[in-house]
Amino acid sequence: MEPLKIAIQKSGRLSEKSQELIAECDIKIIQGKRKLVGYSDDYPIEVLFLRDDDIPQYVADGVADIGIVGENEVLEKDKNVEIVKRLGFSKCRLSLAIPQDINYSGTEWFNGKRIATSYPHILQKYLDEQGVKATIEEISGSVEIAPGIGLAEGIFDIVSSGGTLVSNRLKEVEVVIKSEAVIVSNTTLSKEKKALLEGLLYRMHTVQQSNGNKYILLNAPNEKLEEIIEILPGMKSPTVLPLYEKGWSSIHSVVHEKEFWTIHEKLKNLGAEGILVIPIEKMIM
Ligand code: PRT
Ligand code: ZN
Repeated sequence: MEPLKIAIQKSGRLSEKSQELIAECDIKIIQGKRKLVGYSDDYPIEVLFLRDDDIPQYVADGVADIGIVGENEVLEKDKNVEIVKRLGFSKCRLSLAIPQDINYSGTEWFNGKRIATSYPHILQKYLDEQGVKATIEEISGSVEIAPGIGLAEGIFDIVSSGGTLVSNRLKEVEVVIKSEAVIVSNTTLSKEKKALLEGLLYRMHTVQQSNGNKYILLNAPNEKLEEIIEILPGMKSPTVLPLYEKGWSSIHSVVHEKEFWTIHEKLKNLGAEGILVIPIEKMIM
């Protein structure tokens, strides 16, 4: 069978998480000699290690079938690819920023100004929508220093914590897009490759579903069973098993870690004992 070719970032902010995601699907990647291509014995998959900028193009051309890349790159490159899954990591935003000491009135402030960016396509689209006429200075890195060296009055760049802006005496004035890592797919995948993609997405889904969920076991006096079951959310209905000691049962269920501390208090008040909370690797609903 022809493997599903997946492009991921070779090194950078996305690479570790991308590899982790594949590993969580129980797919171990064996790197080839030149470290540009990896393959696996666990799933018909081939991994191409690329620069993130190239991923949308390679997926559109069919060099890779799918790719893991920041949504910002997908929107900037504007190639014929389809977003098939949002991954929830590498979250950031693309924002306009200007020197801190300037009084900002609204997007019209940018009229007649120069804006430095590595994302000219997204920026132009936004300026057109806003009816703003500004000059875009395209630069490939260190965009944040542009106002300081007199190259531009404002910048349009990726912001995450905002620390880079602050240390360059800039302030964020407009959030234009929000981005996260996504899986993009070629739009003309064969039936076989579509099935491989579905299989992969299903594995990711089961891992994601288990995220934050814990398996909970506890012992409870039988006369409190009803009340305890009432406060345990569970997938369907909890498992209740009799204990050797008369009048007591063991209850098994699933709780989200966010709910645990609230529930835990109530359980104790109802007489629950021996509460065990165990991590869950995968959940298939
Ligand atoms: O070498 P290659 O071309 O593959 O990598 P790259 O250098 O182009 O990209 P990389 O690895 O830096 O980022 C990959 C992707 O991570 C981006 O396309 C975004 O989708 C996502 N991402 C998430 C970020 C950030 N957070 C981020 N903070 N990308 C870049 N930054 C930079 C930003 O450019 C700015 O200089 O971090 C600075 C801002 O961070 P804060 O926290 O100070 O606001
Ligand atoms: Zn890049």
